[in-house]
Amino acid sequence: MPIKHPDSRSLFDRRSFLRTAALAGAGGLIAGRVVNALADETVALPFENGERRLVKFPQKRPLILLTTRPPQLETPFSVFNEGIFTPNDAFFVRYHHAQIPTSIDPATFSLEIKGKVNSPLTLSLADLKTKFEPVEVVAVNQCSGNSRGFSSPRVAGGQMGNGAMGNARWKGVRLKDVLEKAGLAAGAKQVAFNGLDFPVNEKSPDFVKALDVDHTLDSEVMLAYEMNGEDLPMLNGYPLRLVVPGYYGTYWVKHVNEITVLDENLANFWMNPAYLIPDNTGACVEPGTTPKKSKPIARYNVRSFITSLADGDKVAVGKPLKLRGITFDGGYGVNEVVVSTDGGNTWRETALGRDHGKYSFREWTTTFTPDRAGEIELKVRASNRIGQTQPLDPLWNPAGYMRNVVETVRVNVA
Ligand SMILES: Nc1nc2c(c(=O)[nH]1)N[C@H]1C(S)=C(S)[C@@H](COP(=O)(O)O)O[C@H]1N2
Ligand SMILES: [Mo]
Repeated sequence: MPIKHPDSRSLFDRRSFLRTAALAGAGGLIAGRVVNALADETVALPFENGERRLVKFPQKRPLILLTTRPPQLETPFSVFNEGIFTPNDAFFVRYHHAQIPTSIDPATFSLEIKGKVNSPLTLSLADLKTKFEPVEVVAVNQCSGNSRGFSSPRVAGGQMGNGAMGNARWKGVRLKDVLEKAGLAAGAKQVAFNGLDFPVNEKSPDFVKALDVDHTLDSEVMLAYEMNGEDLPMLNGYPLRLVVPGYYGTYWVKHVNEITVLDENLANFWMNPAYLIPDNTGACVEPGTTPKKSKPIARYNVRSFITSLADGDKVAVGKPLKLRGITFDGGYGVNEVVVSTDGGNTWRETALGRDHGKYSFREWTTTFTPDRAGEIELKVRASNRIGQTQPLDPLWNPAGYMRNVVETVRVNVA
């Protein structure tokens, strides 16, 4: 169902931010039902228990609320029809722990690089901005559990629709350049990233993620301090976050202030058992079963969406209709998007829009003229340069990761 934005209001001040948080903490959320005078509007994601409030957080327009503490906010899907870049104030937010920074002094913030390095470093934000070559990349950040709410049978975890993704132009420095300045010592195997947030309960594991050393040296992994030409929003990792083009959001550590080079693989909850996928093509198992062998989640699979129409929209018979949407993959590059206007019986080519780089959303467009009245099923399917495509029926895994089924939109022709 199409989502209407409430009129935007001024940003919450700090007091009302804390008030929202306090409300939830003090039992504002009762058995999933919400009691909150600050609620503007609600939306219904198209699955059972998909009713959500649209709530405004600092530096954000009203977004779909999953949890308040920590803030977990989903982008209303209509935003993806506004353009290829997801505006900072509409970009989704995901955290694991409730102790998140709400104000950071850029003058005193520092990044430490330590562990198996020849010379440990402490860098200020100014050091990063002046002592290293700035680089930019346009890249999609997508949560592993984007679209999890559609899993059938249902699975545990944040019940998100398709809005836990976004595309931005990131500016920062190459991680490689920073690591080279510190000098990797012999035997360096993985690089671990920690940010300023931490668990409320001391016994919960702090959110730390690691990448293989080879991956960190590939020139594409970045420490980013800008997003779409502005400082990162606080909730998206101000003042510095990891950008791992083509890889799921779990690796994109926010507020990163500690980089530790390890001579072994990081063994913590967030590397294993969290974020493991079935070790097979499709990362799937028979619904309801457990994988025999698993591996860490890595690159995005191929996805495509129709953004110009939503389920239940009405279109005119005999009138040319422009269809539009977005596509992306894990960095091989989508080279074909086909659309079906008859429920998948026949498929037509679409035109791809401007290429902002292999990690970006890319627009696709086509025109078709509905020739008779009734309900029709529109479907969209992308494939990439290495021949990966989208399954016609959903694949399933226990964590609800990596959903990439061919999407269907049902519209009424009249
Ligand atoms: N410090 C920190 N970084 C984090 C997380 C977190 O909980 N803490 N969550 C990760 C996950 S699972 C995702 S999907 C992305 C989401 O990025 P966003 O909140 O900017 O959209 O951040 C990643 N980086
Ligand atoms: Mo995520």
